[in-house]
Amino acid sequence: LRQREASGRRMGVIAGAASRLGGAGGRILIVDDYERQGQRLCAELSIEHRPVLESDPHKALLSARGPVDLVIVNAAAKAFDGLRFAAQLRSDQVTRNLPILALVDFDERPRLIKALEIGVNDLLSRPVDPGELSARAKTQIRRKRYTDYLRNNLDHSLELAVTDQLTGLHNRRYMAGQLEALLQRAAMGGEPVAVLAIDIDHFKKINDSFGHDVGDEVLREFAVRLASNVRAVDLPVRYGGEEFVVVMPDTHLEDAERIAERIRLHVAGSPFRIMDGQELLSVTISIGVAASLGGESRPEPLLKRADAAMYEAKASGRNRVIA
Ligand code: GH3
Ligand code: MG
Ligand code: MG
Ligand code: MG
Repeated sequence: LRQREASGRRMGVIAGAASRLGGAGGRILIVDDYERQGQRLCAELSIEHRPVLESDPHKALLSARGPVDLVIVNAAAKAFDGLRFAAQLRSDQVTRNLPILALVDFDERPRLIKALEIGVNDLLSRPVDPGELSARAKTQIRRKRYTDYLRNNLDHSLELAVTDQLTGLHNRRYMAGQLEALLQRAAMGGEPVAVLAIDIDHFKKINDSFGHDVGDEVLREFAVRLASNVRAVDLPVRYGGEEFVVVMPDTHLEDAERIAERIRLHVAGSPFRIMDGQELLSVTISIGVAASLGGESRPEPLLKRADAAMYEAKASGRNRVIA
């Protein structure tokens, strides 16, 4: 019984370590041309990880760009400079964040210091002690998985911050920065920046008659039609509610007006399919157009003029473009 308890505890320890490592062990690239040493590292690491041995540094650089969690490089390799290899990993955008363990002889102070200067994450002294190898490898892999997790979350939150979740278009916050930059460029003698202010007509009626979810469907369908009717250089954004803005770089008022008219027709010209395509609903929009004046560098007055033109379009009967 005591034996079973002991082995149960041991299993518990191993299972715990495995789960901290994300279930499976790490993918480890060993770069060494000292065959016996490389193979011994490989054998020891394969108990918990998936090691691959590579003796050619050029091939190793390519492998490192693939799915790898840790690189172990022999800094005292015979046919290539292991520290130069580590430096190359650090200078490549794809591999620069990979953890590197450098195998060094601890009595070789200058090489050891150079390894640290290059930015290897940890050192392993030769001859390698299996327990130390396992512990140092595990620490680096765990740290990498955690920083990968943080990085992915950061990318995701940055994207969330500039994207409208309902339509997938960019949002007002993102537009503000882009418009300001474009206007500053235009104010220094470039082509004007044009802006469309678009508002869906009688949108409240759609919500009131069919419900908020159908209102959302209409917003999504409109966003698709809008995005497919502007040029690749234009920036369509959901400004808020049922109001949208398109920012058009290097565009004169007359050209913007023509594009606005095309968008208006693509909305009014064919009804929206709602409720899983069971119903057809005709939707119209009103659009105000404005373009920056020579030297104008602030977004707010330009947006205000587009908005005022949009209200004029509403007042004069809706489903129209006013510049
Ligand atoms: P007008 O032709 O003058 O623009 O009339 P309107 O009814 O479109 O104007 P109003 O601005 O009064 O109404 C806009 C409505 O849009 C009110 C609001 O409840 C609704 N709305 C705002 N955001 C959303 C949304 O995300 N989803 C849905 N379904 N409705 C929204
Ligand atoms: Mg509105
Ligand atoms: Mg309104
Ligand atoms: Mg409206």
